[in-house]
Amino acid sequence: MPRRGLIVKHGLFRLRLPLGRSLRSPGRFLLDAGHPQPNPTGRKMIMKYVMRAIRAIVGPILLFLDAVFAPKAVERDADAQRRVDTAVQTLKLYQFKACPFCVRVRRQMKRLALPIETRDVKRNEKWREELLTEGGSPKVPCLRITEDSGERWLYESKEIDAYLNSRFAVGAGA
Ligand SMILES: N[C@@H](CCC(=O)N[C@@H](CS)C(=O)NCC(=O)O)C(=O)O
Repeated sequence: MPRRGLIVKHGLFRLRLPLGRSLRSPGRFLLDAGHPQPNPTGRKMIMKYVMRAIRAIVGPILLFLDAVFAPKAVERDADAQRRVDTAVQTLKLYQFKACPFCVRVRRQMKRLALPIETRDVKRNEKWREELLTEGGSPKVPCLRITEDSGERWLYESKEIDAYLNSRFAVGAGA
């Protein structure tokens, strides 16, 4: 099917003005007419592969450093640790191994001695699907919090860290 629009020729240049779209979206029209943009889907694909390549290189280094410089866990008395172990059964961390933001949250878990179940979305299709459809975004890390009022899906590593800290840091009421 031919692409709609007005063709303007000037010397060697040939410009297609997407008039149909311009009526619905004038901003997009200006972009198309003045500065032709690369196909946004193509750009997304390129970014996806660039990110994948960066992760493949940086991931193992990150995991190595995480293992070597593992944070020291807080020590609680046996009763307090048992209460924490019970409390965290309502939490699940959706994540994957080499994600730097997930490493950050896992380190916080280690620091606070929280045995939270982790769900690797790269290894398990069901968890990936759950995260997307129930949480609303495929982004990790995401902490699933089961409360009396229902499920809460907490995104953003900083928010998750702050939440864990507010509940489980020594002196905070778990
Ligand atoms: N600002 C977020 C960044 C999280 C993020 O970018 N996660 C990446 C993995 S390292 C991701 O899930 N990307 C997939 C997507 O955005 O759909 C945080 O701190 O948690």
